[in-house]
Amino acid sequence: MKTKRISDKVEKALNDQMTREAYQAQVYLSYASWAECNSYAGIATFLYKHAHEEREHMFKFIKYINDRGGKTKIEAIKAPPADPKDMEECLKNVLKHEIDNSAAIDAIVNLAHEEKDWATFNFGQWFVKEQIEEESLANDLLDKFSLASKVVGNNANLYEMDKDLSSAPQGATIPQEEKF
Ligand code: OFO
Repeated sequence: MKTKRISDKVEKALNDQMTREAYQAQVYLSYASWAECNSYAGIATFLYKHAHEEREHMFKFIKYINDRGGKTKIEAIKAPPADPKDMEECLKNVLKHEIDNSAAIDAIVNLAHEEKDWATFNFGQWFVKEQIEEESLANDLLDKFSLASKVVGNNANLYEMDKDLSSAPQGATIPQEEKF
């Protein structure tokens, strides 16, 4: 049994964020499945991989809470939002989820700073950096999409973009890939 080295307030904030990471994974999973059903195979692969990344983030929180002598509480994950009406809405929502997530991470870092909990402050920095990358990735996707959809009546660009994303670098793999 470890000595508890985080306050109850920090423990609660970390637990809430752990559940939020699981929720983020559900959002990506549902969008990935929606994209797959709508024949965007490349974008679906990209989103499936990202769902995995969010679960990896969730595990980082579990490990940190427990390492600091806190207690991880596994709770219900709220349902992801309804399917987007089209790819543009899907990508805009992805960006919004990432921006909201950045705000939640910032709140943890602020709290850690207020409490002079430098271990949590340091732990939070990894996520601050990660969110810069993730927001930038979501912005790039939106830019690619608006460029790709500019030529009216020509789906070739969209097709290329979809192909492109299936091989875009991501930290996580998806189970289908691990099998082969
Ligand atoms: Fe989208 O990143 Fe987790 O935190």
